[in-house]
Amino acid sequence: MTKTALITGITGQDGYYLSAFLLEKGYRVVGLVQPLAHDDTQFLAPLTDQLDLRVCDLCDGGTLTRVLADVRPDEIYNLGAQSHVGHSFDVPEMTMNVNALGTLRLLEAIRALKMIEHVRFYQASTSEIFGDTLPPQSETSHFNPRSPYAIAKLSAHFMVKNYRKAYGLHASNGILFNHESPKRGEGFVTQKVARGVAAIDAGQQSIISLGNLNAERDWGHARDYVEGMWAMLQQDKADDYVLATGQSQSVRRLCEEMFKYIGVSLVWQGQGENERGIDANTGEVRIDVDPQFFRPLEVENLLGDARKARDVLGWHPKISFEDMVCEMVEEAKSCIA
Ligand code: NAP
Ligand code: F7E
Repeated sequence: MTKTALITGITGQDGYYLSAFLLEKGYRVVGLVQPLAHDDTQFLAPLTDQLDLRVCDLCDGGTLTRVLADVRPDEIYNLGAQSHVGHSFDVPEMTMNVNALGTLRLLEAIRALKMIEHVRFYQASTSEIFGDTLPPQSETSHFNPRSPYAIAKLSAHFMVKNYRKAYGLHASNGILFNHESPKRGEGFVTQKVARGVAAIDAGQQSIISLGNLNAERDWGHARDYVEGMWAMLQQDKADDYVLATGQSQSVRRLCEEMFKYIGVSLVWQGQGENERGIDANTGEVRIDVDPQFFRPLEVENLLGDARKARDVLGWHPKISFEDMVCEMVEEAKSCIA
């Protein structure tokens, strides 16, 4: 029997990899795209023939309900969000509306349509909910969100738990640590550095300006993480799981790795806003610090403990940080060529 999956946020990075994964498994995949965002579907170009795309905003509960009633999915993956942490300080109300209330609208639509017993629900929760809780962070760590993004996601996280406990909905939170790929949005630091490195290599740019170089993140590859999302919905019992690599790197180290792929070895000089990453061979400044990229509050160190996902789901990441970095820089270079 063909299963139907409904994906919100299908035009995003994870939407792309999850669609490809589910199509490969023989699913019928229905995706929601925002009403004014049709250009974004170009991103899905290699898959669009096989996808059923519906126009719907997570802020529009009526349309969500109608789409759900029509599609009657077996599995729902709620990936749609305003996902940029820094931007959430500029648009906190919109972030709450999409990330927190958008999730609630979906859950209420499921309840109103009496689909509780027939559907399984995945919620894109996030390591950002840990905030400044000391690493390693696991499912039992303290939540201490430090941005409107994280607060909205934590609200959605608890709402999902509540629908699971109150109504018996098969609903799981995937507490995912950072995962990247060539499909990553350009506002995120990995893609910004990958594209900057490719532009420097092509002689089109000379310097990359960044914010906090000390921040440490547990960076994996999105292709691995969407497998974990699916695995959560195949369990008899719904639960919450951390997905992470168990290794963290600083933004500074990310820059060093990415520059290595164009044969540049970086040395660091100065401190704070005056820090510079310099090409050890030529003396040219390749990285500087611009305070406009600092956040009003920062999450300094995220490092996940994914033992529960390994033991229960049999999930473990296969793509290394170095291979992910290589793929991103190679793809950025090929887009320029
Ligand atoms: P992304 O690339 O930013 O994709 C977000 C998606 O949400 C896009 O398709 C976007 O549509 C859609 N969206 C935004 N506002 C919407 C609205 N009002 N109504 C309907 N759709 C809307 O994010 P991602 O990296 O794929 O991440 C997927 C999910 O996982 C997000 O919820 C994110 O917060 C969460 N997450 C990501 C990571 C990570 O490291 N990538 C880690 C933990 C959790 P447009 O394309 O039209 O803007
Ligand atoms: O920042 C620092 C920045 O924007 C990573 C989202 O998918 O993962 C992502 O959130 C770090 C931060 O990702 C720049 O301050 C320095 O410490 O790539 P990012 P994020 O904030 O970790 C989590 C798990 C999610 O859930 C989110 O949806 O890098 N940083 N300089 C910079 N960051 C950016 N964006 N730009 C800079 O110039």
